[in-house]
Amino acid sequence: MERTLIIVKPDAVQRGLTGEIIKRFEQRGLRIIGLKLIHMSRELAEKHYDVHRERPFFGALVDYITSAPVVVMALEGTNAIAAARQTIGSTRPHEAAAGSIRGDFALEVGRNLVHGSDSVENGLVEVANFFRDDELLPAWQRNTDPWIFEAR
Ligand code: DAT
Ligand code: MG
Repeated sequence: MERTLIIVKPDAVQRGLTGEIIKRFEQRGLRIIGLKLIHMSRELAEKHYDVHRERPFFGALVDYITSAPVVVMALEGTNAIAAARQTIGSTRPHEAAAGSIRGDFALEVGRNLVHGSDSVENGLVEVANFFRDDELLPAWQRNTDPWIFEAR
């Protein structure tokens, strides 16, 4: 099972899209193993986006993600990274496929509503950056799991 960190960014929370966004990951079949509302510190934001530290938009990115509360979510599932990225859509919302979250609800890269981890390795690291072990329920089973995950 892969793990991905999803962040419902400040613009999405402010626009009342939290439920819509959670719904799309749920209906995809991904299992929620952690969920909370937080106001991200600058320290955590800079750590999360460390790979972008030298980019010209880094300051604006940290300002944006720390500007208001976000909903962070840890999801588990087979192919969770690729599936969640597809559900989210391209980084630049005007290029995102219709039917994706960004393609349906966003126009600009600096207001692109949602984050999803970009690799299996980063999924594990990012979930650990935002959730303590006792905030996660990695072992719980849904009664629907056998209808979503084929036994191998
Ligand atoms: P993604 O969020 O799709 O994983 P990313 O990791 O390349 O995209 O970048 C992280 C965030 O940084 C992205 O969601 C929005 C912002 N960003 C990326 N490229 C940008 C650019 N050229 N101008 C402004 N903001 C940008
Ligand atoms: Mg990224």
